Amino acid sequence: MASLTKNPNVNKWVEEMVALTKPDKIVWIDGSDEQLDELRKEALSTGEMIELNQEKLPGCLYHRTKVNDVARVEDRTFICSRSEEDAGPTNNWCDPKEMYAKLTPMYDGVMKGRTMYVIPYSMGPIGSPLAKVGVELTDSIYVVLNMDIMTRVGVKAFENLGDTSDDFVRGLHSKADIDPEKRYIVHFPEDNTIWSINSGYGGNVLLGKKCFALRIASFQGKNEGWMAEHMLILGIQKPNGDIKYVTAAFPSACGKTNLAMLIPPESYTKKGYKVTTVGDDIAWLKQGEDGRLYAINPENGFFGVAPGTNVKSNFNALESTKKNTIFTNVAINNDDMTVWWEGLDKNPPENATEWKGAKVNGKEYTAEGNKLAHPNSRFTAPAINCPCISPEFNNPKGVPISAIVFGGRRAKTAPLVYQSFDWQHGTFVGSIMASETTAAAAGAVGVVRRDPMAMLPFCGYHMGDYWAHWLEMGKKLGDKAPLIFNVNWFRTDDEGHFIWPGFGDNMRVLEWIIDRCEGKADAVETAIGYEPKPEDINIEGLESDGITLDVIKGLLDVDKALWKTEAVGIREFYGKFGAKLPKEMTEELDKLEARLG
Ligand code: GTP
Ligand code: SPV
Ligand code: MN
Repeated sequence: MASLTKNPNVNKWVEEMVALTKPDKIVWIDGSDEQLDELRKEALSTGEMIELNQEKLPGCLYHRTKVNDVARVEDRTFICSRSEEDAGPTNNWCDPKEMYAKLTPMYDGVMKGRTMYVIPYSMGPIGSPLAKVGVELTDSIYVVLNMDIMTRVGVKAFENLGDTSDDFVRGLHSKADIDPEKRYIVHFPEDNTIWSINSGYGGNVLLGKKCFALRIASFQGKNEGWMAEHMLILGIQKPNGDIKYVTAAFPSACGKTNLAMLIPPESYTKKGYKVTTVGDDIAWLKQGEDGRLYAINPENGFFGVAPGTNVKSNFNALESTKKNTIFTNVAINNDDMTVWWEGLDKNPPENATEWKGAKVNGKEYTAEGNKLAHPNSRFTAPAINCPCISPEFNNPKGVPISAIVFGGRRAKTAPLVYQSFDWQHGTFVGSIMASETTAAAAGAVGVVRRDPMAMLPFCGYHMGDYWAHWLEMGKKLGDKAPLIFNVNWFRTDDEGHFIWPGFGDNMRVLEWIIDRCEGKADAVETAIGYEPKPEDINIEGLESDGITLDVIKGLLDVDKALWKTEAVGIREFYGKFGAKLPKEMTEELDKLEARLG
């Protein structure tokens, strides 16, 4: 099939990769409905995709990955910068020459008997000065159909690139044999190149997402003076119509999609508060002409965690999945070919197929403590499906950011909310983030690990340089910089139950945050930052959840002994970064320890 672009850089690279992988056929994805429909039909005929109930879930398809291939694999993810020092101590590194030499034989002839799909895509709205182009080569229709939802796919992406530019990210993906021993997710930042092999799972294979929009883009952002962050973007419309935009960085499966689509409590909606969603996972941020920081969402859909999503916890996410959505590794209700997952409702289907493909009685199966859906099962839903999608979603300029929020899962230590003293201290607050691990990555779940800015698995260069870049951005933004906060929805009581109701009620914390941005709310100074006075968190209507002023006092408590231990852990962590650790970070740590006494 003929190329869709005159761009010689694209065509030369595609020819080289064709010569390497030797597909039987090459299909350029033009983005037309006709072509995508054909691919859906083909995937249904081979069993790669399963058709769901087209009356209840129009346009929705189901896919099951291999049992060994259900999450990102951080231990097999590499940043292959020329110098090891540039990857830094938080990334796996290998010399690019060595890595190319190791992977080239694995790709040699890997697409024999298969079709290569050439997917041109734009990260960011077509025509946005912040958008960037990628081309992904893949032998998976599942990848094509997901990329079509998650990014802006087709000829229009080439319009953005033009006929001569070399500024596009080259992504090569093959399922190969889905062999976990030979699985590699590899980034060559200096070559604008990503090679992924032996996986068919989301974050490992939808190369526009974590691989490009975070790992490669963070490196580009450092060189070009902007930022790529693991952040949701939301708009809070106030009763007077004014909208404030907030970004928030939480580690994987720690509540970004939920916060981005939050429905405020009734007392707020009655007053006229409304939340709109610009993005749920990734933000690209750049200083605008007026000096403020602007954010776009480079994605075009949501690759969201299914378990726990229900009418009450995230109505808007659930609504987003009602049409043209791909479900991966959830359970199927065979009676009517609909989907189910833990936390959807209390009614698991009797006639179910669990995520691995076995037919089971879902009621008995779950009663025995088994899970019908994989904990990291996902939906891929178009952003336009979201009832609260922001009218600014496609704005090429992005939206101006008033506050940046960090947060993680901490059973103790971190309070419900606090504000940093300034940008430099805020960079410190982001750098010391820690969170309990989740099912979004392969490995142990529930272990506390440091995850600076929620970027530990996603920063494409030395984390010390990344912090220096944050400090640099703060200097450029000056007094127009967003204020920086930290939140924790996950403090637990002695029985291990979450104390804070979370979800829609997080609006109560957002209210204090935006009031701080407008200089309208008070704060008290603590050893770790500014905190609200307990009575400044609105708890009207939360009595039935057992939330009293005393509970809020407890949630805001800064336990100095715990924080002193924390500071020791931070110093040890900082030790890893050697000479690349900006002196400002140690300065902030010293100041924290001094304040703790
Ligand atoms: P990724 O897509 O992996 O980056 O995840 P995410 O950060 O978007 O997380 P998501 O919003 O999908 O939430 C993950 C899990 O956290 C779900 O099981 C939610 O039910 C749970 N969760 C989200 N927000 C809250 C909250 O405010 N309180 C509590 N207790 N749980 C929450
Ligand atoms: C995450 O793990 O942060 C995700 C899912 O958003 S994945 O696309 O697999 O990275
Ligand atoms: Mn994520």
